[in-house]
Amino acid sequence: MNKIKKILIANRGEIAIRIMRTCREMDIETVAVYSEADRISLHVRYAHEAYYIGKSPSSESYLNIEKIIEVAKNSGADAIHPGYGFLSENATFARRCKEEGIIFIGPTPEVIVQMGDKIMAREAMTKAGIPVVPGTESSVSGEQEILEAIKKIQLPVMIKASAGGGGKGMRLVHKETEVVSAVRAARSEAMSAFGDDSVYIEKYISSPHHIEFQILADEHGNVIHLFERECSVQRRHQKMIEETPSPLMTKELREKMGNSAVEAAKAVNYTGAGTIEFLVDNNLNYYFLEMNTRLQVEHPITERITGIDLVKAQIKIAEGRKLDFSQNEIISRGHSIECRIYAEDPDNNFMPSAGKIHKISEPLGLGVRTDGYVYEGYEIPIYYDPMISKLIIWGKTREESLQRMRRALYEYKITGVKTSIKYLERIMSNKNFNDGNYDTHFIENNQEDLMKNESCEDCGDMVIIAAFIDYLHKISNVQDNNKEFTPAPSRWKKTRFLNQF
Ligand code: MV4
Repeated sequence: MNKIKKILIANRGEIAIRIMRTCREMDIETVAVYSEADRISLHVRYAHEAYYIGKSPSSESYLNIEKIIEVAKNSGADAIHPGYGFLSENATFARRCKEEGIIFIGPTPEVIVQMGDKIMAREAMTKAGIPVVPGTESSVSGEQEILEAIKKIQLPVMIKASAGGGGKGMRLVHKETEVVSAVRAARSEAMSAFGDDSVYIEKYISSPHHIEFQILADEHGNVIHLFERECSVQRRHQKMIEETPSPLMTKELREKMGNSAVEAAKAVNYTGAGTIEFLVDNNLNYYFLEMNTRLQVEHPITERITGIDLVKAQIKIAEGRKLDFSQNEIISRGHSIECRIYAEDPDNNFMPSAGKIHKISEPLGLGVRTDGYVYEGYEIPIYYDPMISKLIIWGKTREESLQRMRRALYEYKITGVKTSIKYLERIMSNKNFNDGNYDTHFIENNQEDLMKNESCEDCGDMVIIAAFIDYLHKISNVQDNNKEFTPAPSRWKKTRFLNQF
């Protein structure tokens, strides 16, 4: 066992702070790194120490492997937590840490390579008896080979880049005449994005659910899963809402998929926290899709229903300790939903909304957690992901979670930049979402309902004026000694306007 005393967090924003919070609870010192644009970011102030690592573009800062290693060594950090994004799934970085005697809080470089290559991942899963989407066993190249493969698999199919993930280098093919151009397009997209143009073919699963299982694996061969997360509410491969349990899930399916997730991790000698992504079709058949070898954005909903701090678990595993819980001690309690709050304008094609946070008032109360990093006067940099925060709700039942999420979104006030809050409110009021009746096509299938925009540009001002008039009435009542102070029910608070501000 190798007690970690100081961790460098090779990330920024909400996840950097999220990781440091757990470090503080474990009496571990924290080292922040920051770019030019992040000089005034909160993660810099929260850490015990902070070091400048380069210009604002991430290629010159948060992706600069050698600079980050140098800071880790100079600051005496014994481990690096990569968070998500940036270097979190970079095998070269994990290897460099190892070479320098720094603990990389994540799986081994070998596993990162294996799971990063989708063909290798499919092969490993097939060998382990995990259901994968029917398709080719290796990469395909010649036209003849491709057409023959498709004859076996049957149209429609998906052409996918082996180095891909998250929707890049992927093409859906319905007709034989589209095959050649789709393969060419997928290849060239993959070449420019990943420098690797190998592709494989999968049967197209129509209207699937995206359901993932959280797993934890220690260095002693113990692997457990922490149930599923339903991640089907996505827009252009960007997740917006996640929930657990999945409304689709049955006890039997959960057990089967959970076992598969554990078997998948065991098959590749996985260590650390990871996620097995599955597609689930309408007949509840499930297929391995990808494995994410990092802590994910949506990890807090799993923490909320299990009570397990996933960052703490990652750190303990990295120290070489055994998992201190077994599968039958992992109990799921209640229901949790996460909404991602982005600085973007849902009424203008989700255009990123740059600018300073003017006022921010975050929801509190029973069952409410926000993981964020912005403060009043903070300007959201244009260089990175526009996510402002995550709102994580817990309720005894799905129904209570939804009610509480609507309440919390109502309380969430941010001015200065446009946010996705009102769009999330519309989803929370959508009939299909409330019925748990949704799959990966939810956003497009409910577009009309979700684009209903009943607010107007001036309504914010109207609410402020109405509130001020209310206030004047109140003080004139109080100041008039002859009158009892009887606050009248507020009519403006009942208007729909308020919900939007
Ligand atoms: C698929 C699929 C249907 N059939 N593969 C999209 C992201 C990438 N990780 C895999 N994706 C898909 N792969 C087969 N064989 C449908 C999708 C897909 C999707 C998956 C998860 C969540 C949202 C999605 C939205 C569109 C397409």
